[in-house]
Amino acid sequence: MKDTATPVLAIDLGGTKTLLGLVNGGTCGQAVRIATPGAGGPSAWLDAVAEAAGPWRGAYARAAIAVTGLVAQGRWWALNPDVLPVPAGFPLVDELAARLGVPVCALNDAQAAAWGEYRFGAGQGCDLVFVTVSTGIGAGIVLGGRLLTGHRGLAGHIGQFRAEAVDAPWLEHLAAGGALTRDAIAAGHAGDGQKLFAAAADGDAWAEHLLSRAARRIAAALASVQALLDPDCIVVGGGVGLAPGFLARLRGELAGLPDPLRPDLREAALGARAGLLGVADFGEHPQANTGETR
Ligand code: BMX
Repeated sequence: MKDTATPVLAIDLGGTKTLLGLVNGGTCGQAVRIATPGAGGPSAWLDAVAEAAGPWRGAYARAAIAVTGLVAQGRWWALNPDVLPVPAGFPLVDELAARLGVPVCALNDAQAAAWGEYRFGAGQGCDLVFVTVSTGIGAGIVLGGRLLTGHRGLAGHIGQFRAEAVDAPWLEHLAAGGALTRDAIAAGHAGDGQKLFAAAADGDAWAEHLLSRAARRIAAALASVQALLDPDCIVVGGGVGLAPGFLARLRGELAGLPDPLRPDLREAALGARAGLLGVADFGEHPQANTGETR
């Protein structure tokens, strides 16, 4: 898989943090992590990317960016502005190319990570759905060796699943990291996800209740995904998804399903770098998305 081509500057821009790395042949050499600026909108976010990549100028000939939000035809939208308030149709590819001076390609973050896990990680060669449980809940689908993005970029956005009614709260609103933080505060326990998991490990009933309720809701969505697409595996990643014990909770919720309906859940093998590796490979080798790599 290694090659000697010029590295790709890969970027994974999320609601709170942004990762950058130089990627070559499925390997990420140098990488840095910065905070996504809380104010200033997309111009500030992309300025911060260009500044962080400054020391690597000349070391890459193209760039590939994975972002939280919908991406289609090089433009960017927020589905959930609470995760990141992206203005509708922001010209992501053109604006980043103008800052970096190289060609740019762009994908949704979960779609990129799905491609990364398919090419280099826990689901190599499989039909897979990658699900990230982080600030929001996103997913990417690889079937028959093709990443499904959808014409409007929507494919895989399981955070939008409405279980009970169209106007009922959707999965992300009920069970993502942002929702857990909100519900912990409402229960009088301010703090971040780490605190919540630590409290659950200590046997605190409030934390156990929140985590098991989120796991139950997410597991139900995964069962629906399995019934809809019948992937070989569902790869779980994201800060909440990879937190100690969360995958075991999901497996426990799904254990009672009969065999063909029960997903094969796997832990993401590439961790936080799945998006970087996926978007770099997807942009560098578009011919890989033909089904022939299966
Ligand atoms: C939201 C949505 C998805 C994203 C998912 C996970 C926005 C801004 N984002 O559902 O596009 O894939 O969150 O994003 O609408 P993360 O930043 O929490 O990893």
